[in-house]
Amino acid sequence: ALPVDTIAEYAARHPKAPHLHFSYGTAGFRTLGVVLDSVLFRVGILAALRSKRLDGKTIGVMITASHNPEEDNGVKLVDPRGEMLEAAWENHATTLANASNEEFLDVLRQFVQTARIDLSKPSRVVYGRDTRPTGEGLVQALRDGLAAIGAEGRDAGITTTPIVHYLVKAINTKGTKQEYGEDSEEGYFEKMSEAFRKLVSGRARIPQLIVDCANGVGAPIVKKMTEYLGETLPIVLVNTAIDTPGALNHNCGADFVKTRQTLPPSLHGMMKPGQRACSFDGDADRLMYYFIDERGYFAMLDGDKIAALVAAFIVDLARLAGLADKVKVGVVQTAYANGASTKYLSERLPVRCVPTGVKHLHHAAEQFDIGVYFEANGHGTVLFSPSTIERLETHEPSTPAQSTALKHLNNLVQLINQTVGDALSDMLLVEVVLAHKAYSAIEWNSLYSDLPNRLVKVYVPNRNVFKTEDAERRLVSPAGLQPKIEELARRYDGGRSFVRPSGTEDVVRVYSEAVLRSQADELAFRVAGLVY
Ligand code: 16G
Ligand code: ZN
Repeated sequence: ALPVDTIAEYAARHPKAPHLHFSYGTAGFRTLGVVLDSVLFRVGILAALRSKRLDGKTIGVMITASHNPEEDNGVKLVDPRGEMLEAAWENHATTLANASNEEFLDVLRQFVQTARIDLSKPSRVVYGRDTRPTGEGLVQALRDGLAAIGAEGRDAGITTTPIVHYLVKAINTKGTKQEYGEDSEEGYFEKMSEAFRKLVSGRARIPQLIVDCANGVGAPIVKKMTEYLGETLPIVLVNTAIDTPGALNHNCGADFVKTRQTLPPSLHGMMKPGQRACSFDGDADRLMYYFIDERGYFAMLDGDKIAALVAAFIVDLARLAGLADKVKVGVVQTAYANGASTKYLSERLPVRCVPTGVKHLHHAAEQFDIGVYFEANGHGTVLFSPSTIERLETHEPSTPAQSTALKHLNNLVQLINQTVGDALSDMLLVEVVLAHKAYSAIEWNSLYSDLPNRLVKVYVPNRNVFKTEDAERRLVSPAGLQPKIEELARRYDGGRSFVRPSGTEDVVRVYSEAVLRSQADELAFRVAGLVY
């Protein structure tokens, strides 16, 4: 039975404020850090119950608000294979978080019954947090939730979101044939750095890379990684002020670069023409590359450019390994992918478009033998299906060239964090491809030229009236709006525009692209005018 007295005792220390409503969305619970205490306590209990429901498998909890301002915080759960929480439980999380203090025990009891949770099972939870000042108190609330129900907790400390995902998968595969890696931060660094060293050995010296850590948890984590990488990858860290109040994600980081399409001011004067730099976001699961060209212009290498670079490389390797018709490589994008990237990729391999949000991309990528997925915002990874991993391990190459390509593919399986987008793993992956292709940032950028594009936020009275189909590329409601958008888009050379309600903010987003900058801007504002 539920230890109701103990739970009640602990719950009294983490009361929910009556006027607050919480919702587990695409990014978990996310709001001002100071109002999340009761949520973390209840999430502790929920994570333990999820573990019991899954026969004592370890569940992950990450406390972060990613690229949001420093005063925000949030929490999301990680399922046993390192993936995001199953959708049905997102609703359970919302229900539990919103129960009043008086109802809480009843709602909990009810839930245990309907979800058929065997309370006698063990429960294990591994948790981490980013560098936000509210994190420490929220971890304490989470621990109280775990203690209240007698769960076994493991503290991963201040770490990145992708490391928590890695740990969950490593813990749950320990001792099995599919062992993912040593279940520790050192295990993560060792696995990745070893694969990286093998992949770049014998290549030309890699030129210096500047890494903007967004004044977040990427700073200590990349720093540790540089100790494992040694000379193989010369890195200069910037924006590492994790203890400076207000610095997190402020005028820096992957989201700043993507949305402003400009250099973080702190990098001005640092970069030589053509030198590569990249930005992480606040929890190190997004990555943006960029450089300053000879004329002094800023050029951005976003998630689409990373997908193009990486997918073409993997297709080549599969062909060189003699596996062209045995291993099907595909790419998954969203409607935000630049039209030029979709064109470039479609000419080389199958490309699928899915609705925004990591879970949709991840799921679609699992349908390929090797699925490359990236959101334009820099979140993405590469998934190798279990049968492909086995094939790569057992395939008998017939020439030395095939053998080399196969070895590279097997090392990529080790290098890439396949649980979720991981800025550090993705950065090493990009560096490997650049080293193999002997590409500079300029050559990488010239794979294709981005169509100028524009993203506009529109505040509307009710964003719920906006409903989409065809992977968010078309509006079905409000009725009559879609033909008008198309009619406008047709007037511009290369014009494309779509409208979708945000999943994270109370706004509608308008995206447009066209061959000319001025036309992309004009199209966006005219479509915004239709929406408003
Ligand atoms: C969330 C998603 C991200 C998506 C963004 C879109 C996850 C873990 N994160 O941050 O993938 O790009 O939402 O936000 O799924 P929007 O709906 O406000 O445009
Ligand atoms: Zn993030």
